[in-house]
Amino acid sequence: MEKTFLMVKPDGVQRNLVGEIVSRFEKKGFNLVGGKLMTISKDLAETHYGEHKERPFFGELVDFITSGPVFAMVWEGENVIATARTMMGATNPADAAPGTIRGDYGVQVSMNVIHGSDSPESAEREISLFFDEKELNNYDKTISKWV
Ligand code: 3AN
Repeated sequence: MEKTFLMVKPDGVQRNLVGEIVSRFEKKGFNLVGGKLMTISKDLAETHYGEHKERPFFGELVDFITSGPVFAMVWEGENVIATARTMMGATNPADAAPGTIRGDYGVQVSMNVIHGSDSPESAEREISLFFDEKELNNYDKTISKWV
């Protein structure tokens, strides 16, 4: 089963959107297998956003993502990487369709509420950057096992 890394950025945490965002992925039918509120170090931010090192907004990106706590998550499900990207909406909230997370809650491209892995390779890389294997939970949600 596919896994992806999603992260509510500092603007989303500050604006009390963690619950709303978690709820959207739960209601869609994906499984939360890991989650934690954490403050990202400069080193981790620079590694995570390494592919943007040469971009003019790299410094701003690192400063923003380390400016306050983020809510880091791993979600599992069929086609979760691409479907989560669809649910997030376009990178620039101005272009993101209503009904998507960025379309509903974002205004600026630099503060666009949520990050999500864009490929199986980046999902694997980002999950291992942010989580230890022991922080990921494998469990069965079959109703009969819970009640
Ligand atoms: P996405 O997060 O949709 O995968 P990327 O990977 O192109 O988008 O960009 C990573 C992050 O860099 C974005 N989430 C956004 O916060 C920031 N970013 C992208 N383009 C710009 C820009 N032109 N100015 C400032 N920040 C940007």
